[in-house]
Amino acid sequence: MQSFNPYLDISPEVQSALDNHQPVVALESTIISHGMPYPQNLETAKGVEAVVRKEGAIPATMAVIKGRIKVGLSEEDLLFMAKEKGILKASRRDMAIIIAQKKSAATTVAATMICANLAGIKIFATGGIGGVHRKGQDTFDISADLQELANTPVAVVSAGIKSILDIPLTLEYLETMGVAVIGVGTDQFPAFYTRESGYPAPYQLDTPGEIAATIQAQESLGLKAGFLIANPIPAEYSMDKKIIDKAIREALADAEAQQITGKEVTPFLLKKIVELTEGKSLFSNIKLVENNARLAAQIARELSVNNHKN
Ligand code: PSU
Ligand code: MN
Repeated sequence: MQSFNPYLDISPEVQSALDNHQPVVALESTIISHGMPYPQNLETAKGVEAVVRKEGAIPATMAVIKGRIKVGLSEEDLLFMAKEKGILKASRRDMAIIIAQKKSAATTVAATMICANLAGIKIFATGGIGGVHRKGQDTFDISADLQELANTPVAVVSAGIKSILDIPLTLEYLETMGVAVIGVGTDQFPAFYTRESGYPAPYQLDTPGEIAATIQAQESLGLKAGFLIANPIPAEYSMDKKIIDKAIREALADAEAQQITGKEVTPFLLKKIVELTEGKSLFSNIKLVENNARLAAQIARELSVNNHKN
């Protein structure tokens, strides 16, 4: 049980599930406010919660609303996050400022991990995480998501990372930081829109039970790190590599021409890619998030069964 935190509002449904050791899956909100256009973002947020429920777990979507950390959003909260203009983007460094100023922000993977850990939730589903950007060795543009995985014991299910990032540098960085990257049913690290990136996944596990056992071993060892659980997009929804690579090249060139920097880089690239692929990438994106939510719920169930045994 986590200690009381004065800024945390856990919804009654999530609190009751946590109290009873029932399966709970954390979900992020940057994907809603900054990763997809309205209204597809709202439909996706609701659809993903429905997938988690269908698998027998309780969804806990996270956001900061008027200075309160919300764990489990109401319909009204989801609409606010999907539609409201001026919602900020909160990663680790932004949290205290946004809370003290009573502002509203979508939480990135890093911030969602922080909130999940405060609430006592161990598993989290998203689409893609941040990573080392291309030319990161010169710009130092490395997402705080990677440091969070090193320091916060929450397992993140993603479809790998987009090749807007430097995939091999991201994998090296995670190895250095002590984060295990696990390919699910594959020995290849997936590249979000496609099932393979051309780089191997350091580990392969095939079942939710094996993944839950690994999370529990990590906890027992007292190693306070997360995991990157890399779940490839289902083949029927994966994209043509040539089409997506072209869109990514153009988006990167645009970002460079417009001198986009800092926290704006990732949202800028995501928006450009959706525009350049005329929505094709958005469809794949929605499907892979649902697929990740399903796996995360199955892992949460295994964790909860094992918890009841102890
Ligand atoms: N990658 C995606 N979709 C997303 C994000 C990344 O394919 O929505 C979001 C996630 O919330 C992630 C954040 O945590 O962008 C990373 O931002 P940055 O690179 O600024 O750390
Ligand atoms: Mn960055």
